Amino acid sequence: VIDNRLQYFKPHASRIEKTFAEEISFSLNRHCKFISPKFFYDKKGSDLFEKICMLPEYYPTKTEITILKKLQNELPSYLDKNFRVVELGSGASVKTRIILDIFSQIYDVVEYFPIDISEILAESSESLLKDYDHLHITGIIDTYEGGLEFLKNYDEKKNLILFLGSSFGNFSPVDGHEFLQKINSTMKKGDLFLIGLDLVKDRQILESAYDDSQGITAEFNLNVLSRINDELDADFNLNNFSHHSLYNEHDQRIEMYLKSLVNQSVVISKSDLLLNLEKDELIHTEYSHKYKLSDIHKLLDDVGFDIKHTWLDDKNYFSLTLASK
Ligand code: AVJ
Repeated sequence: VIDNRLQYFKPHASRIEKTFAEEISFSLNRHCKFISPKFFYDKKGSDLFEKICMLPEYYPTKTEITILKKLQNELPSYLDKNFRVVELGSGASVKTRIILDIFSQIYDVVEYFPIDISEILAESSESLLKDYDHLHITGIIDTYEGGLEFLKNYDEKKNLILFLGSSFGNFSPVDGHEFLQKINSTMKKGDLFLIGLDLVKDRQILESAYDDSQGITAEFNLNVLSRINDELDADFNLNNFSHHSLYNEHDQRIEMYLKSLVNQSVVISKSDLLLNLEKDELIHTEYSHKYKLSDIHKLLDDVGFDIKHTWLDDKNYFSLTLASK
């Protein structure tokens, strides 16, 4: 029953990605050492992120869910007969389900195209199909760019493209602009884009969201070193590092680092790298940008989006913006 409602594509339309080993070799072999946040999400890292989403200090997920629930009454007025849901980053999460619930009330058959490189795509797709009888899923196993390329000129059906959770906040402003352009150029007339972005707020609230009292965020950050140990034959000693995060007000972003607690050398065999770290030296692992409403309007305006509406929660912590081409 489920098989004929599920298909996968592995287009790899994006230019061939560098391997994990190559990317790490490059990004740790620079003056400002860096590990891309996309490497957080192995199985363990994805599980830890799920735990973060439930932490009392981590407001984004909970807040976005309350806003999405408000959309239940309002989103249908923007949709006509012929929409599917496309999601950048796969969710079997509450969030995707809220949108699928809205679609289930409008359409007899609901089409969902999750785009994700991670193995979680299959897991979450199967769990969704069990709960939604009229759901058809086309899982696109690729990078966001590859997935968008696949979607371009795919068919006449209109797409509601979801980019939730302030995942966009990981991009630098320049890369973010380019990515929005990519989304915009993928869209045809009538397509819609719904983006969830975290808002600038009190430093204390931001900083405790990224340095929780149970230490789950620290574990999440440090886990990327275990992953490098396992997958690239490296010998990071996790006890020699600590989680370090701060809010950079000028650049409106949380910055996460792994701090070396001692002078040390680490071998990363598969990257052909001997990494020397001084005591207190930082490895940068993540930016999480925060936005003002005016920033969001400018971001979307600059690439030619037409903003339909922005929804906020009562505390103005988080935003959802709907835009068309
Ligand atoms: C998944 C990128 C949206 O930036 O809030 C959570 C990742 N990092 N805690 C975020 C994250 C540390 C999260 N995003």
